[in-house]
Amino acid sequence: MDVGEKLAQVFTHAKRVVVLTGAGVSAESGIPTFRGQEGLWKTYRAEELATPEAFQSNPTLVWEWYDWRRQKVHACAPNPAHFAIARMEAYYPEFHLFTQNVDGLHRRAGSQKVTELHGNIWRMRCVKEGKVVEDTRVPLEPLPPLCACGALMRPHIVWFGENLDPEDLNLAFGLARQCELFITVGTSAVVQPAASLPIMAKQSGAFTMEVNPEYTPISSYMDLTLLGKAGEILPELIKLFKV
Ligand code: BV8
Repeated sequence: MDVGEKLAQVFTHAKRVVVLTGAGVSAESGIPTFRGQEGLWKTYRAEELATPEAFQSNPTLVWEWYDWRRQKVHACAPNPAHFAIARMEAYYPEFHLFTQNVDGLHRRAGSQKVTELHGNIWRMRCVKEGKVVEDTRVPLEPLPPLCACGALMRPHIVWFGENLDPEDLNLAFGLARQCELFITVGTSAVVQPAASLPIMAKQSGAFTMEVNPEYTPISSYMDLTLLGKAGEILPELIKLFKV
């Protein structure tokens, strides 16, 4: 069976499917990726901003970056890639989506079985009490936002050097090891531990495919890399295989 036949067979008959997304799935919604040409890391020293140390030393600057991103996300809408993934959730008996994105666009497109591995830009938490609140105000004023207790609020986001939620990780590792089809969409696959999930799935026998306009460090491990935009390829796949 060649890889095209294998793809058709697994895409049509798989029961347990996992999708992992990164910033590329939101690119066609107009949200800049992190490491692309016009990427977020270019405009800002983001490697220094998305850290607890940066927040400690200059909470206002970090909040200005997040408020700018919240305003950008607020003006954007899910694209056909998000809707195609929501369609897959309805089709496959056991489906789960893990996203590294914090923009919330998957839920706005209708995805419900979604785990936001790196948090959510619309949530914030008190640095003292740990209480998490949803706050969708744009723009956020005044910056930095304070808790009623008077302490600083921080974005409810996993920064570099911070651990992901162990429950999220256990679920991700477990489903990556059990799935029959693992689809990685729009990630440069450089950030750990998310980037290990596709490899884990491959080592556990899943059919692994990647959708990205460029090759990435995991491409050589994948059964199939479809070079192109998620908003074009995913709708084509669900149409082709009648998902
Ligand atoms: C952890 C939240 C345990 C912020 C993010 C040294 C010290 C400390 C840690 C480390 C270290 N060395 C390594 C580490 C581990 C570190 C890590 O992986 N670093 C990397 C950079 C080497 N990881 C961590 O720190 C994690 N925690 O390991 O805890 C620990 C604890 C202490 C010490 C050590 C270990 C926490 C990681 C989470 C960090 N938070 N974001 C925010 O978003 O504001 S990461 C950030 O990168 C985003 O979440 C983003 O999602 C993620 C990955 O980026 P991508 O989504 O892939 O985006 P990118 O722009 O890179 O790529 C876009 C892709 O899309 C491209 O491939 C492009 O070709 C493609 N594309 C473009 N257009 C399209 C498209 N694809 C499809 N269609 C299109 N149209």
